[in-house]
Amino acid sequence: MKKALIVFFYFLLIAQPIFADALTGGVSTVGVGGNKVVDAATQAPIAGATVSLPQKNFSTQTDSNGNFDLKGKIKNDTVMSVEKEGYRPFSLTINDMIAAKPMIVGIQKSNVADLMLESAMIHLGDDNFSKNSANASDFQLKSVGPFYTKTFKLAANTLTKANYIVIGSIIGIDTYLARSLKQNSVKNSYASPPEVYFNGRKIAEIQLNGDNQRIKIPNSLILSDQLNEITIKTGRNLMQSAYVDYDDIEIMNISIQTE
Ligand SMILES: [Ca+2]
Repeated sequence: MKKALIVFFYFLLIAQPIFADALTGGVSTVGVGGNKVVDAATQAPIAGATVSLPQKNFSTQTDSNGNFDLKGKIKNDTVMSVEKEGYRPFSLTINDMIAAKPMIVGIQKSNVADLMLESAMIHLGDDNFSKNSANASDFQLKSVGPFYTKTFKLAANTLTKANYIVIGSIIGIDTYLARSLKQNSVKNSYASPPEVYFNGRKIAEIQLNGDNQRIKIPNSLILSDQLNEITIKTGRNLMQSAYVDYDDIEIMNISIQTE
């Protein structure tokens, strides 16, 4: 009996890729999705990548053909994250319209100089927000406060290169510009933009929600071989003067990339 089972599973393992290929050519995949994770450079499918929707507490893995299924868990904008050892963490803001079509997600091999500061999703603000705020319906995490800060070392040779803070995804920003572009449905208020500080100096304001936002770090501010500090402060509701109302936002995948 045991032997028969082992043989049976062995057969399944061998047969599975062929079986899946046959299915993708057939009618069975219509409406099922056909989402795939591939290597951005070679287009080769990536098996065993973790695909998650952190705001939905959903996580799955790609199969041997790189395929994955989100099981129809999408309505409004939400962040989809893809992680695989040896690759840069990747995140993308998707919604039901995007998820309704097959998604091919290309991920990039990580560079030895990449420095991952934060791969989890973090919530900045005060947990007081309107349901009309950008993507507020998906907020589940408790706020860590109005700002995020982290210290890290950068190698001496970073000064000869271009260095960027890369923020994988941001949702929830309620600036005037975000409202104008209909990223939220707030009618009567808007917030100042989140601000990014490097070693105490403001280097950027983030006006819009979106993915893969790259902020150049002026090399003159970098302390090589010493501790450097990055701080991201969320904005404030500019129409609320009775008390301070921080803009509630969620950020995922903060890294330093050197090129
Ligand atoms: Ca708030």
